[in-house]
Amino acid sequence: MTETTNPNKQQNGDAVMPETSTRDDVFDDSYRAKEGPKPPMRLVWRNIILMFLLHIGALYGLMLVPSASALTLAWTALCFLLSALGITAGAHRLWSHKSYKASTPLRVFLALANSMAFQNDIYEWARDHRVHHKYSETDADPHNAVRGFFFAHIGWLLVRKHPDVIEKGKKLELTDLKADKVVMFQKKYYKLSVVLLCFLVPTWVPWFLWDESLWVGYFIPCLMRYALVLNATWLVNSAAHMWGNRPYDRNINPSENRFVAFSAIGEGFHNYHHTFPFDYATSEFGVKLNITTAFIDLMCFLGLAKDCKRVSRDLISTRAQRTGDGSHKTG
Ligand code: ST9
Ligand code: ZN
Ligand code: ZN
Repeated sequence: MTETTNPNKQQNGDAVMPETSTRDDVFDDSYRAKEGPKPPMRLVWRNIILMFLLHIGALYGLMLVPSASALTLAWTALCFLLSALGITAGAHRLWSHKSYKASTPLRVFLALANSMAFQNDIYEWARDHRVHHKYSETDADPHNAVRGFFFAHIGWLLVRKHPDVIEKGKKLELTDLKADKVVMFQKKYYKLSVVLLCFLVPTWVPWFLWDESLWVGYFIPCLMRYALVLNATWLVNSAAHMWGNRPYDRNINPSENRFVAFSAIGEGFHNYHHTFPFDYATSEFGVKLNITTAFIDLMCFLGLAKDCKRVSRDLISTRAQRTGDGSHKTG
């Protein structure tokens, strides 16, 4: 594990960045919103209709739960976990923040799991996420939480992006993503991989292996699970940018939200994460409420991951004393 204490490296407040981290996930306070009226909101009706239908299908899936077999429900939970890890351990901690290194087999596994989550390909996800960190809560943030809960949660996927998101995003380097063959392969075959892994496999396995009806397979492990993972992810952008303590930096909106940490398998410690974006655990407290950190630790134990970046205890407490809201605890 790499602890970051070297004061000669680039600083984000007190957060000393390891040299191997990307610098494009560090908040840039030089951004200024353009003067004059805001560009009009342009609705994307295709997305509005599809998201509406998905959520109706997911609610119907919820009603079908009592009629599903125990195996189908266990399969649904497994599909939830796999697709969630494709986002948390994959698109987020590995590819957006480079907070640890993963071997090729692990990257292939995470890319497949990522396609199961169907949240845009890894390249697009990581690019948008870096702009989110760099220009957080401004017009250049894709899901700017200043525009309200609904916009940060789902609304941003139902309208055209603010031009500043695209303008600033095009200035990011992203060479690490372009150089990763697994990322580029997933990008190239993204649609096919989503059809197979997000829709066909979750529906087909319960029917083929234990005679569940295709109907139940489609509405529970496929649609309901997909909608649940989406909403758990979106809660990080909405709820965890609004509600909770700010022990590390009281001057930013991202907050420590235990409900979100639980539902997003460890990604709700968002005040910590925006303060120290390169920490592989996205939390001061390691595996506590944090299945993703436990998964990465297991991968390290198996020799499939290495170089996990951590922030030292001293640095955390110095930062908490200087900029925190006073709620910092050490246990
Ligand atoms: C989804 C994503 O749900 C969720 C991400 C959440 C992130 C959460 C982060 C929180 C932390 C991590 C926690 C994880 C917790 C996980 C828990 C799990 C249990 N820079 O996009 P277009 C270019 S997706 C540079 O069409 P519009 C673009 O390349 C759900 N360039 O923009 C293109 O260029 P060119 C499924 C950029 O027209 C051009 O601009 N998907 C950037 O404004 C136009 O791009 C969906 O629902 C950038 N940042 O449309 C919809 N952005 O022309 C998917 C864009 O040269 N998206 N460009 O090719 C869309 O339909 C559209 O993007 C849109 C905007 C309608 C939203
Ligand atoms: Zn992040
Ligand atoms: Zn955030």
